[in-house]
Order: sequence, then C-alpha cells, then structure tokens
Amino acid sequence: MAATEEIRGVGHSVKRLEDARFIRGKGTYFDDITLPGMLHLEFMRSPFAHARITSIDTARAEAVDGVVAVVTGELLAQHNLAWMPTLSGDTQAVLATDKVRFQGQEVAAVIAESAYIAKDAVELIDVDYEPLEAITTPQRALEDGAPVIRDEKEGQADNHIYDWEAGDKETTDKAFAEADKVVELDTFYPRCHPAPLECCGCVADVNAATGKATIYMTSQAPHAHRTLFALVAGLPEHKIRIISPDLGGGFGNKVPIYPGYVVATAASLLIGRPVKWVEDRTGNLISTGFARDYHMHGELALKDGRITGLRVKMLSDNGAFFSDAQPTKCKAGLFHIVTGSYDIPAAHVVTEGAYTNKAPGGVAYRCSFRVTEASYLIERLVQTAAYEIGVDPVEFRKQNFIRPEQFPYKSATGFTYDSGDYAAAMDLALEKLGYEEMRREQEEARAEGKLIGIGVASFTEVVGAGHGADYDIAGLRMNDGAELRIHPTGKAVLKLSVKSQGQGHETTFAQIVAEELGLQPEDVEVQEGDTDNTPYGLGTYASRSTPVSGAATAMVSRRIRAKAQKIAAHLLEASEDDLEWEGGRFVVRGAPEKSKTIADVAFAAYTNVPEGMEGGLEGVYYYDPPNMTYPFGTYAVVVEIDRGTGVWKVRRCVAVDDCGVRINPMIVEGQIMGGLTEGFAIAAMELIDFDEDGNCIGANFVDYLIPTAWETPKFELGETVTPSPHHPLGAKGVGESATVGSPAAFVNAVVDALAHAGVRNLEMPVTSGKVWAALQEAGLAE
Ligand code: MCN
Ligand code: CUM
Repeated sequence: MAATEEIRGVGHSVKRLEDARFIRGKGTYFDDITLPGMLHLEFMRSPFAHARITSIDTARAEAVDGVVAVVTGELLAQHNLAWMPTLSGDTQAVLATDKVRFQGQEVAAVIAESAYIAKDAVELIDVDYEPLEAITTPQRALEDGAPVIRDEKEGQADNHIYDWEAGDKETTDKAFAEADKVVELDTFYPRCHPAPLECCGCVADVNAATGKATIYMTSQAPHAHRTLFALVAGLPEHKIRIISPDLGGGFGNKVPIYPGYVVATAASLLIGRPVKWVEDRTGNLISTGFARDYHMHGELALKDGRITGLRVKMLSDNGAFFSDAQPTKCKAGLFHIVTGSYDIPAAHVVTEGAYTNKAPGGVAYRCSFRVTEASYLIERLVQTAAYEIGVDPVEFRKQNFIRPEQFPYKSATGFTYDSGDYAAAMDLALEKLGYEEMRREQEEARAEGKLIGIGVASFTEVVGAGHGADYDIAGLRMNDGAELRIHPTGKAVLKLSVKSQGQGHETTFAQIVAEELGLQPEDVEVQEGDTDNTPYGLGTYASRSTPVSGAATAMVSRRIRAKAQKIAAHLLEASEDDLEWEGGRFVVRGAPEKSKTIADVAFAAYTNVPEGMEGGLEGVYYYDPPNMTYPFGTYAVVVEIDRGTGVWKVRRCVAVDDCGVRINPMIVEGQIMGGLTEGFAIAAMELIDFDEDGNCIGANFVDYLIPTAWETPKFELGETVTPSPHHPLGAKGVGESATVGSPAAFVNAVVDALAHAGVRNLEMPVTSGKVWAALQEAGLAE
C-alpha cells in the first residue's frame, strides 16, 4: 500500500481556507452587493434621549430631487410595522411614533436614488420635540415619581422590567449567619460596545411578482432572523430568504434585529425596488446592541478560609427596550454561572431590570448571555476576600476550587458543569509566569518605591446553548443542523446553520469532516449563511458553533460513514463486520492490502451500490446537546503603575485556556488573542458613557477607545485539555473565553499593586485618571 498523506483533521493548525479570498480583497460583504434599480436608505435619528414627538413634516425632504419616499412611524403603523417584538418578549419601536426614548433612536427614513441624496434629505425633515427628563441610570429609573419611559405599554406604570432569582435564599442566609467573615464588593460593569470593523446593514429585495423577499443582511443568526421576520411582517417563511454574506466581525453586535433591516424590507415591499441600508459608525455606536451595564453587589460568606455562601444583588440597565437575546428560561441570561470555579455550597442571586433612556441591548459583545458580568464579579470578590483574610489570592482560589473528582458538578444555582481541572490550568499559568518570583520582585520593587501588581482570574464559562428542554430563544429550541453531501469524486459540501463572522468555520468544520471521513480539509467546502441553502438552526453566538454545530458535523459524518461501510463491504466483497476504519479508510481485518477510501466509496455510491440500497452519499443531522460545555482557564497579569501619572502598563499576560479538544490549535489561539485584546480594552479604555441629558459620549472612535496594536499587550499562551465528556469530539467552545475571563485579571492586577495601601476596588475602565485618584487617596502618588 502506498504511503498515504496524513489527514489534516482535528488537532492540526491548518491555515484558514477562507483567508485566500479575504486577504486578496475577494470577499463579498453586503455592501459589495449592488442590485439593478437599488435605492438607498438613511435614518433621521433623535437628538434627544427622551422627548415627545409633536409633529413630523416630511414635505421639504420629499421635494428633493432623487428622493423616492420618506418613511415615518405613522406610515409603518398603517402596515402594523411601527413596533416589533424583541428576542426577550418586549416590543421595540421600529420608527418612533409617540416619543423618542434614547438619543440616536430612528425617527424617520429617507429612501433615495443615492446615499448622498438620502443623507442630505434627512436634514430637511422637520420634527418638533417636547423634551422630557432623560433617565440615564437604573437607580433613577426606579425612584418613585420617575417619568415612565414605556408609557405606551399597557399595564406599565413604572420603569421596572423584571425581577429574577436563582439559588436558594434560606440555605444562603444560613451560611451567612454561620460565617466567621463576610466580604462585600460593590462594582459596576460599564456599558461597552462590540464595534466590529464592519457596521450593520442590509440589501432588501422584495420581488413583487414572486412575492419573495431576499435580504442580504449582517446576521449572526440568519435562520432565527428569518423566522422572526415571518412573524413580524406576516410574510410566509418560505418566501423569505436571508443571506448573511461575509461578515467583517460580529462579536454579538449582529445578533439582534435592528430597525434598519425592517424599514429597508418594508420600503422594498412598498416601492418595489431593492433598498440598501448601510449603518455608519456613529449609528452603530449609539443605537445597536451594546453590552453589560450591570450594577452588582456581591457578598461572600467565609468560614475557616472556605467560601460557604454567595449572595448577589444586581441591577441591570436595559435601555429603552428590553431586547437581550437570551434563553427564555434563564431570565438574566446565564448570570447564575456566578459561583465560577468554586465549590460554593449555597448561593442566592437576585436581579432587577430597569428601562432607561439609552439604546437597547444588554448582552452582546463576546459573552454568553451575562456570563462576563458573573465571571467578573466572582473573580473580583475572590481576590477581595483573600486580602481581607490575609491569604494569597492564588492560595485562596486553590482552597476553594471545585476538585476534578467532583465533576460532573452541580452548582448551587443549578448548572451541571461537565468537566474541569481548575488547579491544573492555574498551576501551568503560574509556572509560566514564575509567580513566586514575581511576588518577590513585587516586594523588592515596593521597597524601592515602585508599584507592581499581579492579578489572576480563574474563570469558568458556560457555552454551547443548549439542550432543547431547557434552552430556547423566543420559543425556538437551540438545536443546530449540519447537512453533508459527498460528490462522486469524493469532494464534499457541508452546509451549516451557524454563521462565521471571522472565526474560521470554513476551515475548522472542514477539519471535522476530514477527521471523520479521511478527506483533506481542502476537499470540503463549508457553506453558511443562506437560509435557502442551509439547515435550520439558531446561529453563531455564545461560542455555540463548536459545541452544537461541531457536534452535528461529527454526527452527520459518522452517519455517512456508516452507510459508506456497507458500500465498502460490497466493493471489497467482505462482510461489513470485517471492516475496520483505520487511517481514514476501510480496511479488511487481517488483510491490510484490501481497503477503500471514502472517495472510492463515494464514486460507487453513484455508480455501483449494493442491491436494494438507495444511491447517493449524503445526510443531515440536527444536534440537541445533552448539556452545555464549560471551558475554563487561568489568566495571570503583571502590571506596573507610574506613581507620577497613574498610567499602568501590562508587563506580562499569561493565558492558559482549556476548551477541551482543540479542532484547530492555531485558530483557537487566534480566538484567545483577540478575546484578550477585547478583555484588556474593556478593563482599560472602552466605555459608552452618557451625560445627564442622555447624550451618548462614545459615539465615535475618538471618544470610544478601541485598542490599536500600540496599546495591546503581548500575550503568552498555554493550554490544558480536559475533554467535554458529552461532546462527540470532546470539544468545548472558546470564542468568548478570553473576553469573559480577562477583564478581572487586568483589574485584579492594578488593584493588587495598591492593595497593601488598602485599595480594594477600581471601576472599569481603569483609566489612569482613576488610578491617579486612588494613588492620591492612598498616599502613594509621587
Ligand atoms: N475551535 C476549535 N476548537 C475548540 C473550540 C473552537 O478549533 N475546542 C474553533 C472553532 O471551530 C471556530 C473557532 O474556534 O473556528 C470559534 O469557535 P467557537 O468557540 O465554537 O465559537 P463560535 O464559532 O460560535 O464563535 C462565536 C464567538 C462569539 S460568541 C463571539 S461574540 C466572537 C467570537 O466567537 N465574535 C468574533 N470570536 C470572533 N472572532 C472573530 N474573528 N470575529 C468575531 O466577530
Ligand atoms: Cu454575546 S457576543 Mo457572541 O455571543 O455573538
């Protein structure tokens, strides 16, 4: 037998197949799409955060040469489209009718022959506003007598949205009553924004003759969006085709449905021509899915150095419309992962949500439904507790970790962690860092008047939503499909319900097929994003593609291999049971010279199948994950603080991640580096802030600071591998781990530099100004 080429399946750092077109400028983004007769949409946005609309006069705008229509909320209302449902069961204005509820809200839209004409005409729409008090904090929102933001909602007499709780109050109260120490932390996870390179947008093309709506749109979840379109617009689902083309990043920003998609589609339907909407950067930063904005109060009960209880109270600022994309049965998302990596016997979490005069959203930006806030809180709390009882934060963590033999581990808030070895990941990170030595150096530096801080975070994530019985979004079960077809010459096409925004799916999912069927990744074309062409599923977010669609891909491949085995037996004139799958081919047991590859079998599947067998070699598999996957890791950061300015610099950043089996180690490392960059950015510089009138401060990249290569620290990566016991490949998701886990490590490091002087907390973003104030207060400023 000739030496066979090694199959570059799972575990190989295959170069990204999609990059050939991206680096040559040959990708197709929605804005590359131009259709005959296409019109352009531009929004008029509210200058006020809260105001009653008393009149809208569109006459001057309509008179502009090249303007085809001006769409107002009133016009949409005539078609029952002025409001749309959100992913969390609330409603959201498509175009404002009665009031504007946040600065930047869409008030009217101009549809014109060119984008320039549309933009000019927007200036000519005359709107009279009667300004109202802008509510910019949830605390103010919930005060008695605060103006009601959602006064259009029946039965809504205040700004309260929800109360939700998890865990057990009684056992938690008992743990606190019996504690020998209680440690508290009040902190705020500020509002930030995913800010992908490509903003949102769409080209909507409704064909009046066929009734088919084809919408090219920036969507991380094309199938879910199509279903919601069908429900909102009343269009039959098979007459809607959503195509999510190449995306220039998503990071959660492209999960929600935005007014732009709806207005463009409605306009195309009414006018009978294609309509393109391209969001600009300011529009993106002030109106689309932001992240976080969680006010958190946490308490740990301690007894003999062990954590015996956790109590958390949170207040969430949801903006003007409650539009979090989250599983319906987890009312504040997955915040109940808040017990983190620790064996905490009792926990009780309560959260309250409030409307404010800010853009809606709440979870997007590389986090699984609030995991980021939960992880941040517990990792900050644990460090605080260690200081308070005078134990090294690393020691304290080790004493409280869930131990490897405790898995599967049922947490106090009801999750079953699949697998983990937290101490192993931490030990590796500390070894890479040279922790003991760093601590010594810190002491010595301090003696010389220099401030060094060492921060650690040992995060646990929960990704891969999720088993159908417990996880659904707007009622849709969170299962995903994979469809695989092997052509006669042994080349394959894999169609998936998820949608890459830069994660490299065309490579990694091809590697899974390669692994299972003995093909090379280049032999497998991965297709995503077109609802007419791919199986149903809920899309890419919450690092769920590998846990759910990755599993579906492995399972459909195995299904095809089972049929292939029958064909191979026929070709080899052997019994099916005498064949072994070895080195990517079927081999007759005891006669290794007799073998068939999948390519051999594929040809036979169309030319020479056994008597009575259906021809072809293809299959589909819908995967319902039995549980979530729980990736984890330890991030260890060393910072130096300049006592003269408060400027802090990252000297070391060691990141050890465990996402189970890695399909493509290079892509995983890329994901982690990108995630660490975003985690650092959130900790250090990114902030969507508002002034007292509700004006968004952070509406462009001069005010909203995203890191460049200049600011970004150097990362040192490491890995441990603890497979997921329930995933067919042992893989866990990893796309968000570093963004979830790292902010606490950076903040812990800065606080650690000042902890000897009694500093316990600094709020993100930890700007040099805040550090300078803390230095002065602690008497450490130079
Ligand atoms: N992978 C792997 N082995 C594993 C886990 C993952 O090889 N054990 C690979 C996957 O096959 C995939 C990539 O790593 O190619 C990420 O996989 P996964 O963790 O399953 O996450 P998703 O593909 O579902 O991506 C979503 C995640 C989220 S929620 C955000 S937000 C985010 C992120 O990915 N947005 C991104 N990473 C991003 N990366 C880029 N470049 N652009 C974005 O918008
Ligand atoms: Cu919450 S950002 Mo990602 O889950 O698309």
